[in-house]
Amino acid sequence: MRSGRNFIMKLEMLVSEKLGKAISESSNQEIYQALMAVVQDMAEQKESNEGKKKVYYVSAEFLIGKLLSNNMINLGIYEDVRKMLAANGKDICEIEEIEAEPSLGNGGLGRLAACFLDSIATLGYNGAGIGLNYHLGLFQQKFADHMQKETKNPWMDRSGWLKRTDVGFPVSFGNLTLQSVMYEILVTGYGNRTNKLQLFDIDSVDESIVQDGISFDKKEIAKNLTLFLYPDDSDEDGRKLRIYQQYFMVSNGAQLILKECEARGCNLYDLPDYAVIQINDTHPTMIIPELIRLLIARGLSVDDAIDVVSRTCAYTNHTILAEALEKWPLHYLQEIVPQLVPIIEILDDKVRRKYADESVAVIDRNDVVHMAHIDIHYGFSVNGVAALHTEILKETELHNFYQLYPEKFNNKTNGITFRRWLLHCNPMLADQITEWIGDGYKKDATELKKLEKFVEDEQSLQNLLQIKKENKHQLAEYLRRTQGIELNEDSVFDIQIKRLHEYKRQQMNALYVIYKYLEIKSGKLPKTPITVIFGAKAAPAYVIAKDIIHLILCLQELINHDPEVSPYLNVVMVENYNVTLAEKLIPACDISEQISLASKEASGTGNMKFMLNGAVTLGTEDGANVEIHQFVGDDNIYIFGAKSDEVIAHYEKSDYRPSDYYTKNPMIQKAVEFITGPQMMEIGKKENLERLSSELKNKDWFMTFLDLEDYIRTKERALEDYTDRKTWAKKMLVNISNAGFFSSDRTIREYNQDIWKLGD
Ligand code: GPV
Repeated sequence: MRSGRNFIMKLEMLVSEKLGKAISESSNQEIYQALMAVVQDMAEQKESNEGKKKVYYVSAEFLIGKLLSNNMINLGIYEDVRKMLAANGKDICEIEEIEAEPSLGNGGLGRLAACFLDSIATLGYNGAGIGLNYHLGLFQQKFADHMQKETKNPWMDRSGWLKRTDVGFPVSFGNLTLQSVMYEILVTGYGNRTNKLQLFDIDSVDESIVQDGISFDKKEIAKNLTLFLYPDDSDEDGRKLRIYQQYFMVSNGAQLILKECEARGCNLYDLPDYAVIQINDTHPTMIIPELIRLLIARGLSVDDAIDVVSRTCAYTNHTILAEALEKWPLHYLQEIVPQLVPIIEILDDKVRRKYADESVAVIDRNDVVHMAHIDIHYGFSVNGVAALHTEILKETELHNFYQLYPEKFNNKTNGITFRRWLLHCNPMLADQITEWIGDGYKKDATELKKLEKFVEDEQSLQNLLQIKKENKHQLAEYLRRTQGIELNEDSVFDIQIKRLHEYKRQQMNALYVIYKYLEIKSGKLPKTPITVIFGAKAAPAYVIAKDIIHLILCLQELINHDPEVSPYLNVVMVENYNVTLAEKLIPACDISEQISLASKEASGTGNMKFMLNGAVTLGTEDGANVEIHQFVGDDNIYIFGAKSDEVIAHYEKSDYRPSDYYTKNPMIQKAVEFITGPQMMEIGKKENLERLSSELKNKDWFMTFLDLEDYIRTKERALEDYTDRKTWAKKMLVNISNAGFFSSDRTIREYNQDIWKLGD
C-alpha cells in the first residue's frame, strides 16, 4: 500500500517532527512517545463511526495488551517503521518494551473482548467497546517466599493511549452522585476503520488511599470507584463496591448510547434500529433496568420501554460455574441503586405472572436478584461461547429457560485475532506461511488450509521445527533478561498459562510434575528433557488457588536445584503472567495444556492461540477443545479424561469420592503424599501444603483424581511421540492449517449475521 523508500522517508520525517530532533539522537522513551503520536494521527484519519446501527460491546474487562506494534501492524506500517528505526540505529523491540501493558482485564473474557474489538474494526463494522478505566487495574503479581503477593499496577502514565474527552454524565447512587468523564482508546482494524474503546472514570479517584499491597478503604466510593478491576469481594463492602462499579459502567453506557442514537435521528421507540448492546456475561446486566428507567424518564410507557430494551440487548454467557453466575441481595441494590429496584420488581412480576416455575424468577424467594435471569428474559439473544458449552446451557444449566425461549439460544464459538496472535507474536512463522501460500490468509484465515499440502514435504517440516527452535531461544533470552529464569532450550516446552482456578486443574499438572520427579529419582529418565511452564494469577481472596501457586513454586525450587533431576525436568512459573508474556510464550510452546474438567471451561481461547502457533494440544473434551479435536483429528491432538456427560452425571448423583481413587491407586497416593512430605515441608509452608492436600483428598470438587491416571498416561505418550521430530512437525502443521476457523473475524461475522444485523 504505502511501502517503499518514499514512505520510509516520510515516516522518518513525521517521527522526527514529533521529536523535535533526529531519531538517532533520541532515547527509546522519546521515540516511543513520538511513534505513538504518529500512529494516533494515522488512526484518527481512519476514524469512521458513521452508519445507522451500531454495536455496543459492554464489558467489565478489555484485556487489550500493548498497542503500539499491534496498531502499526493494523495500519500496515510495521515493517517500514522497523526498517526506518533500524536505519537510525534503533531496535523496534526495545521500543515496544517501553510501553506499559494496559491493565484492564483479567482472563479470557477480557481478552475475547479485545479480539472482538479488533475484528469489529477490521470487518468495517460500526461498533464501540464500553467499560471502565481502572487506574491500578488488575493487581500485579510478585512472588516472595514461594507465595503470590499482590501489588498495584499503575499503568496509565506509562501507556499513553488514553485520551480524555469532554463527554461525561451524572451517575446517581443511593448516597451520592458522581460526575463521570469518558476516556477513549482508538481501535484500528487491519487495513480498515478505526473504532473506539470508551472507558468511564471519575476525577476524584485517589490512588494514594491504597496501602500495603492492594488494600484500601472500600467505603470511600468517590475515591476508590475505578481504582481496581475486581476488588476483593470476600466481604460485604467489597461486594457492594462491585455493584457501584457495575452500575457506574452501565449508567454511563446507557446515557452515551441514548445520546448517540438520538443524535443519529433515533426517536427512542426505534432504538433497536440504531443500537444493539452485547452484554458480556452478567457484569453489565444492570444496563437493562437502567435503560428502561431512562426511557421511562424520557416519556415512554413502562411496557414500551421494556419492549424496546428487550429488542436491543443480547447476552453472552461465559460460564456454567454456579459461583460465577452473579446474584445480588435485593437489599444491596436497594441501598446502592434504589432507582433500579422498582424496575427490577416489575421485571420479576412480569416473569412470575407468565411462568409459575420458581427457577426462572428474577428475584428469588430469599430476595436475591439473579442477574443472568434478567438477561435471558429481557434480551433477545442468549449465546454460549463454544458448541459444547451452548449444548450444556440448553440441556442442563439453562434448560428451563431454553424450554421457554428456544429461539433465543445460539452458539458463537470464540475466536482470536490473528493479527496479534500470529502476525505480531510470531513474525517468523507468519513470514514462512506467506512464503508458502501467499498472504491471503491475513484477511481470510481459512486459507491456512492450503498449508496441508506441505505435510509430506520434508524441507517444509524442517523449516517449521527450526522456527519453533528459534522461538524457544527467544523466549529463553527474554525470560533470562526480564525474570532471571534459565530455560533448557533443548527440552520440550509444556505450557499451561491461564488464570489459576481449581477447575482448570493446574494442580493436576503439578501432580504430574511430582510423578515425573519420582520416576526420574527412581532412575527412569525421559528421552527428551521436559520443562513444565506455568503462568497464572490467583484471585487475592481465593485461598486454594494461592495454595496451588505455592505448591508449584515449591516444586520449582526443589526440582530445579536437584542436580539428579534438573537435567531432565524443570518447573518454571513466570511472574505476573499477562498478554505481553503470552505473546512470547505461545510461539515457543510444544505442548499446550488444556486440562480443565470436562464441562467446566466454557470455551478457552488460549487453546486456539497455541494451535495457531504450532503447539499440539493435550486436553480434555471440554470447551473449544472439542472443536479443535474435530478439525485436526485424533492423530494431531492428545485427548484424555472423562467426558462432560460423565462429569455432569457425577455432580447430579453426588457420587464422586476422591478417596475411591486415592486409596486404590498407589501412584496417586504417592504423588499426593509428596505434597506434605519432608522435602516440600522444608521449602514450603505447612499450613498451605496441608490445606491443599486435604482439599484434594477430601473434596477434590473438580475431580483431579478422576482424570489423573489417564492424564499421566496420555502426557507420556505425547512426550514419546515428540522424539519422532518429523511426525511431530506434521502434527504442528496440521494444527496450524486447521486454525482458520478460530479467527475472531469468523466469530464476529456470525455475531453480525445472527444477532447484530448491522448491515455493511
Ligand atoms: I464468567 N471467562 C473469564 O475469563 N472470566 C469470567 O469472569 C468468565 C468467563 C472465560 C471462560 O472461563 C473461558 O472458558 C472463555 O473462553 C472466556 O471467558 C471467553 O468466552
